[in-house]
Amino acid sequence: MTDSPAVLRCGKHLLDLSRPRVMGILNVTPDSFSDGGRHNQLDDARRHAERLLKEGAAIIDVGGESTRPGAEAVPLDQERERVLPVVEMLVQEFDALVSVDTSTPELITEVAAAGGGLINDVRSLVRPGAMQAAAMTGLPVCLMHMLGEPQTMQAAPHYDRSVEIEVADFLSARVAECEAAGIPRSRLLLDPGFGFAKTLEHNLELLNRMAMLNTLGLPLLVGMSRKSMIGKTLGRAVDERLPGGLALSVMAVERGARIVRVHDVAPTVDAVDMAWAVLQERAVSERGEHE
Ligand code: 7PM
Repeated sequence: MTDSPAVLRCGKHLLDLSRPRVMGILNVTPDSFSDGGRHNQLDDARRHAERLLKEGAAIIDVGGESTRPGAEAVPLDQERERVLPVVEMLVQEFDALVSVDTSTPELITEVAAAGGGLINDVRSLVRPGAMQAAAMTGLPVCLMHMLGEPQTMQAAPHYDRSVEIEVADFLSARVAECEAAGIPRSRLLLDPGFGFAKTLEHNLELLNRMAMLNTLGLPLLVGMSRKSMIGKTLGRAVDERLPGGLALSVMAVERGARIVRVHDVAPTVDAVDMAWAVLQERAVSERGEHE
C-alpha cells in the first residue's frame, strides 16, 4: 500500500513504521481549573505520560493548545517555559520518543537539543526560519495541511477543487520546499490536517479519499481524536467521542495511516492492532492469489 520507509530515525530513537503506531497527546497548556503551579504541571505531565507509555504509545506528542481552532498565539517565552521542562523530563525519566507541536524556529532548535525526536508543525514549517531550524536538527518533521492561521482558519473553509487534491498539492509543495532546504524525504511525514480549515463535509471526504496521499510515498499521520467532526456527526460532547474516534482511527489505518495521534491510547492500540491483523491477512491472501 505504501512504499514509504519502514524505519524512521528520530534522534537516538528508531521508529518502526512497518505497522501502525499510536502517538499519545500530552497537553501541557495550563487550564483555568488547575492552580497552574509549575511543580504541579510537571507532576501532572509525568503521571499522564507514564500512563500513555504504559498503554502502548510509541510517541508522546507535547503541545500547548496554541493550535486549537480560534486560539490566540502564545508568546515564545511562554511556549518555551511550558514545553521544554516537559520534554527534558520525558527524555530523562522515561527515555521516551517525544514529538513537539511547535512552529517556532527557536523552540525547534531547543527541543532537539533537549532530546526531542520529532517536530510536529501544524504550520508545515512556513514560519520564517522554521525550515532552516528543522533542517539543522536532523530530526524528522510532520508536515500538516492547514490554510491560514488557527485563529481564522475555520471562518469559511473553501476548496475550489476537491479538498483531497488541494491537500495533496499543498503537501507535495511543502515536501519540495523541505528538500530544497536540506530536509530529505526520508525525514518527512505527512498529515492531512483533519479539523484544520475544514468543514465536517471536508473532513469526511478527506478521510474517504485519504489513500490518494499514499502516492506521495511518505508515512501518513492523522489526528482526529475528540475532534468536532465526531461531535457534529454524533451529537457528542468532547468526553463522549471515544467510540467515534476509534471508528475513525480504524478507517484511517485501512487507508494507510501509520501514526494515529490520540488522547485515548489503550483503546486505540487495540482498535488499530485489530484492524492491522485484518489488513495483514488481506496482504497475505492477495499475495497468495497472485502467485
Ligand atoms: C483544541 C482543538 C485543542 C484542536 C487541540 C486541537 C493535530 C495536531 C492538533 C493533527 C497533527 C487536537 C488539536 N491536531 N498535530 N495538533 N495533526 N500532526 O485535537 O491533526 O489535538 S491540535
